Amino acid sequence: MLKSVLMTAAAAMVALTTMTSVATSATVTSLSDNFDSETQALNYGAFANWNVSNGTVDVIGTPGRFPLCDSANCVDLDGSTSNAGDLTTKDTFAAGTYELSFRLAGNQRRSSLNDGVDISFGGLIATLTKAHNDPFQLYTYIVTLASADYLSFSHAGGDNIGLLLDDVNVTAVPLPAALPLYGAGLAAMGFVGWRRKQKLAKT
Ligand SMILES: [Ca+2]
Ligand SMILES: [Ca+2]
Ligand SMILES: [Ca+2]
Repeated sequence: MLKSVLMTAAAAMVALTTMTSVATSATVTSLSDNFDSETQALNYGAFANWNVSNGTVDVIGTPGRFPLCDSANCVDLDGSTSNAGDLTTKDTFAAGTYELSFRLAGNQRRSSLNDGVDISFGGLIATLTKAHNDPFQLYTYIVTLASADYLSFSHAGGDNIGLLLDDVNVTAVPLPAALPLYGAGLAAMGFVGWRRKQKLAKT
């Protein structure tokens, strides 16, 4: 009798510990965020899915504050405290292969601000820079995480005017299906890079 009571108590403690750890640090396998349910504000820090560290970001949008996004809200990755933000998911993604996509635009305000963002997901996967008037462009990556990790966008500098981010999506990809996709993605990225170089050479 005593033994069974002790075992029940032990099981309850294990359940409690598990619940506590889930509440503080969830591990997930997908994310879909268009930021449209956030409140437009400068130096916004109340994201449903993201923490902001090492600086600030702004949530701006149409209609309302700085109508620079092409649909409802987006995130200006350089907030309004002269220190661009790091936007990092609250949850980690479990080890595995993922398709990561997001849309990114130039700052739509001022030229020559050298806007750039590092994207980390199981290590640095890309550093992207854009001219101020570049429209939103869809970026897609296939990423394999060897162990659980966060997704983060870290903007450079701090002139309060940064690249605009919207529509972040992470979906798990079965590995065999990922291989041809990955090849196609690399080829497409190579082609875009080649086109850009050709364009630059002509101007
Ligand atoms: Ca949006
Ligand atoms: Ca800003
Ligand atoms: Ca900037």
